[in-house]
Amino acid sequence: MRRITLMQYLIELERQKDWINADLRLLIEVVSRACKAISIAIGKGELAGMLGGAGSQNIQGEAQKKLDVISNEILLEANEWGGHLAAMASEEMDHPHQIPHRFPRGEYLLLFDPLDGSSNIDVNISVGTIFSVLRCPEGVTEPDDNAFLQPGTAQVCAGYAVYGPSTLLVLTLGHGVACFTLDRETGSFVLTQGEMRIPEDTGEFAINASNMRFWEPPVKRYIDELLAGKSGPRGRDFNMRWVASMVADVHRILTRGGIFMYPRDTKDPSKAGKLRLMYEANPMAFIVEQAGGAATNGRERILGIRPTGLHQRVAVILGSKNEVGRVTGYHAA
Ligand code: AHM
Ligand code: MG
Repeated sequence: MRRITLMQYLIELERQKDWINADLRLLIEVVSRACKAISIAIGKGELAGMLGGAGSQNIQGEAQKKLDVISNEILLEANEWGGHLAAMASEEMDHPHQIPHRFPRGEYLLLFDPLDGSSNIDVNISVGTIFSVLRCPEGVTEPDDNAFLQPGTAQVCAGYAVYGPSTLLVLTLGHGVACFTLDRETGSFVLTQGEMRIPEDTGEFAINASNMRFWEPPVKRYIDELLAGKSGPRGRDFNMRWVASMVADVHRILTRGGIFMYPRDTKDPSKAGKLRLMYEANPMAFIVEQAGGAATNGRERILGIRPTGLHQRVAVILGSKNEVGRVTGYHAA
């Protein structure tokens, strides 16, 4: 069987379709190389002193792990010099990172959650990197927070890497979703699934049930119905999974279907949810929709939300279309 590397895949898209230009191709290659470096750092774990806290906090007051900081640095350094970016924004940094003046500027903005699910690092459970690409607005030379505040529909590309038993890279350019597996011997990402599709129906759900007492009535109703199983209104049993790494939970859903929920709750009324719109919800919603699934905040399509803050949080309900439609319908009822 002919093995197609990520580089070949992108060059073919550039040659045969109008989906990608040389700058966007370089951007994706550089991000994939950074993900490879992060994968290697994670793989070394305790042997290289990679585990544990960094002794610092991010803008959201969350304790940073050493690998949060290292992964952020790897992505920044890899992407600074290529000339493909106008600026970068990260879940781990207060404000956008400007491209140093000694390097050329490009037309794209890159956003990332450098290490998603970082509470799982120290216990050797899958974590990942999530990224999103926007165009820099015309005429903007020093992109500030406002330059990034574009709805998810404006994304030109989104992807994630999962650092699990295999390291995978999942990518969309708005024409379906492809999955690449890192060949650790050759160092290349190899195309292993050209067209990921999420089944419209599912028997599996993912939610952190320890928050149940804080949920809003539509979410409570939905989960109660699933838990009632065969003897309840759904007339069948459902299974539950929760990795607590969004990348791993979303990847499972892309592989075999399911619904993922981190809904709005009353735990901290000042926050609309736990997950971040720009670094987590938008890229994942783009990927999930491109694979035939759906993504809402319970009230509207995630990709349609007009962002008001770089680090804003949002409720997330995504995955198999018919289940996402049902919960969203309960919010409207
Ligand atoms: P992080 O970006 O700080 O790692 O937080 C996001 C993670 C998601 O990957 C995951 O779905 C969620 O937080 C888990 O939250 P909880 O610990 O409340 O179950
Ligand atoms: Mg995260």
